[in-house]
Amino acid sequence: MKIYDGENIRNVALVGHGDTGKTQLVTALLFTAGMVNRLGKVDEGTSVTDYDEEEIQRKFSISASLAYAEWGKTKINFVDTPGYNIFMHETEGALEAADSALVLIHGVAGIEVQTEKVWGFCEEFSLSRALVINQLDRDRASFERAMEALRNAYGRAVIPVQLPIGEERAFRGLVDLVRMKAYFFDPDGSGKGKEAEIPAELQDAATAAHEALVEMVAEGNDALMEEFFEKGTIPVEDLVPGLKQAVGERRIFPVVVSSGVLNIGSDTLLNFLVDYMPSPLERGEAQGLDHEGGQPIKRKIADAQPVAAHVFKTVADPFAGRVSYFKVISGVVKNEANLTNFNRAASERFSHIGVTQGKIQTAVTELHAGDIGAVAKLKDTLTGDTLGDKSAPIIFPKVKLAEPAISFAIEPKSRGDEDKLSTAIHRMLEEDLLLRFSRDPQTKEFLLSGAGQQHVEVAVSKLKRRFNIEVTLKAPKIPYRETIRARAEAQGKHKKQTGGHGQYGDCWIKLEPQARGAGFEFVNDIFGGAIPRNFIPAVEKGIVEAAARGYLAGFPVVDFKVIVFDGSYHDVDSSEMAFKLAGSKGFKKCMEQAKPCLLEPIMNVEIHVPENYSGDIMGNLNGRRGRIQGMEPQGNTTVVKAQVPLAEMLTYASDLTSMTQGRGTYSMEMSHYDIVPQMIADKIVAAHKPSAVEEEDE
Ligand SMILES: Nc1nc2c(ncn2[C@@H]2O[C@H](COP(=O)(O)OP(=O)(O)OP(=O)(O)O)[C@@H](O)[C@H]2O)c(=O)[nH]1
Ligand SMILES: [Mg+2]
Repeated sequence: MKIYDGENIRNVALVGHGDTGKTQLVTALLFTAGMVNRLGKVDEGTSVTDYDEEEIQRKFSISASLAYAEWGKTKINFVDTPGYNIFMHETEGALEAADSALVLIHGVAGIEVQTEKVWGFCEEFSLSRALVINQLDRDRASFERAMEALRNAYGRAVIPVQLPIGEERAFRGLVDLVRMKAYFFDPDGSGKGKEAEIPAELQDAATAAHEALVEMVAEGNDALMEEFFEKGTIPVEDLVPGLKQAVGERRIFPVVVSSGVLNIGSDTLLNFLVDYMPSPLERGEAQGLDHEGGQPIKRKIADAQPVAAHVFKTVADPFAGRVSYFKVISGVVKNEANLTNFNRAASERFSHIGVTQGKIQTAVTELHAGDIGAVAKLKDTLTGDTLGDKSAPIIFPKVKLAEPAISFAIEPKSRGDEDKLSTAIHRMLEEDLLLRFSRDPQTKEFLLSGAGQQHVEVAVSKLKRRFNIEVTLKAPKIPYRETIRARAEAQGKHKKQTGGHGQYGDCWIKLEPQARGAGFEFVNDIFGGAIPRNFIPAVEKGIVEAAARGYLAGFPVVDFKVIVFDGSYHDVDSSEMAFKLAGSKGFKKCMEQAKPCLLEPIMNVEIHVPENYSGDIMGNLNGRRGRIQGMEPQGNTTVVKAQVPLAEMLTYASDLTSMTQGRGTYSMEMSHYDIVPQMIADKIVAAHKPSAVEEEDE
């Protein structure tokens, strides 16, 4: 494997709504570049990047995967990402590795829910991007319609650099609007275009589109603007660097066309990525923090800098162990290097570094600044960590993920598997940061939480396939929480002074509600040593533990502030344990007066249905305590947006199917927590009363 310098590397993520054809397109590009010897198909389970059993079976991507094409002097690293809403956290995390993105648009469907989501991610990571109008070979695909939707959504900066030749089944090739050449692709799927003159019937459209492109490129560049006014055009040798600069500055979002199944537009797309997408070095510097005070520091992306590598993904392989994927931000990572993990102050040996082509790893001797690699068997390193030269510490920020939206109780099928289950799940949590594993304090059941039902189901299926553990998934649980609505003040006193060594702890505390999402705050307001300093943390611990166990129905109490303001102690009988118990008692007494209530997760729901169903859908949402936020037509479909409590959405998938004869789709994600209406809360509290729990346990 050749060693590549940063200037000859492109790190390109493919992002887009589910089923737009990202995985198929990556496979087509790899085949065209000669990296694999046949044109694999997602539908036949032979794509390069959907190699996991779960992905092959379900025919969609579940996690981000890596691949690379050696194209001329350049290595293009591809990050194929999932487009399905419940796996979007994978996509967001993996964009850390990319310097640019191809945003795929379905030639028939146009802009979809997750298109907007991934566009937001690209903004968040400041990625240059091109739009790919894909699947143009399909019946009812339309370049013009997709273009119009893109213009409406993202403005004039979206501008074609290619035009399709032929429509639907007759889609044959494209016009390159920069060089004004046509390329025809044989139906053999080689992906190699044959250069030709622009067909006569496309001449006018191509000329107009070329002029529009030239003007747009000139607009943000004074020198080119002058040239344009002088000559009325910009010659291709100036247009190419001009366009590259505009793409780099995210002033232009160029549009290209393709079909991943017929492999049309592949070699032109590979050339396009090399010519116009920024190399990692062109991104200049990376913003990090020093590892102590959290002071911002910058690191130039260059070989002649101390080594820094950022881990953006971890895979738990039952055979190879933990595999960490990293991007080299600066310096050169050599095989067998010893690097320091700055997040954990641990030393790690990078034995057998390699690059990844789907499931296949190839060893390399070194990786330069800007490149992406993988290494197995790091001891302490997890996703988000930064490693590097001991003498030059830096920490790059971790991506902040959403909270899981739904929990399921799981139970191993064979009783002896409980320990095995917990070990295996902990390895899976390293790989999937949105998955959570906990134990219900009341029912003692194991809880597995994730972004949605299918997310948890995939995890359960992985447990079986990879770790040979079978579990049963019980009915979903809503992750309710508790909070308070009023201030309260109480004494918590723990005193046992009969015979032998006594116990004495006494505190006065106040509880105050905090804003939703603000969490827990502890304030020590003791003056004059009413409680000795060293016992204060014990009071806090007692309160935190009692809050975790819940007050009304066993759900964690959140968003409140505690102020300890008085108390008393005993020279001999006071201990940490006694003050912990005092804290816990004080908390419970306060809760009696603090107007406790239940909180429930509220979801942002987006539903796409044929327009004649929209009335039924809205009525149905009202019945689910939904709040309609908007309704807009998109072609023949209506998009309904609403906020609905998760508790009302558990059966929505099948209800929507029967309401719309299977023609409606929806997606949802966590929005916020809100107070449960009293009548409903009463029922939940009754169902979770300790006596009810005991019955369940039997
Ligand atoms: N006709 C046609 N079908 C395509 C094309 N590209 C992909 N498909 C089909 O569309 C479906 C989805 O393709 P994928 O490549 O898995 O789509 P994806 O964007 O990776 O989907 P997610 O991984 O779920 O985000 C498969 O059935 C493909 O065969 C294309 O260019 N033309
Ligand atoms: Mg995919």
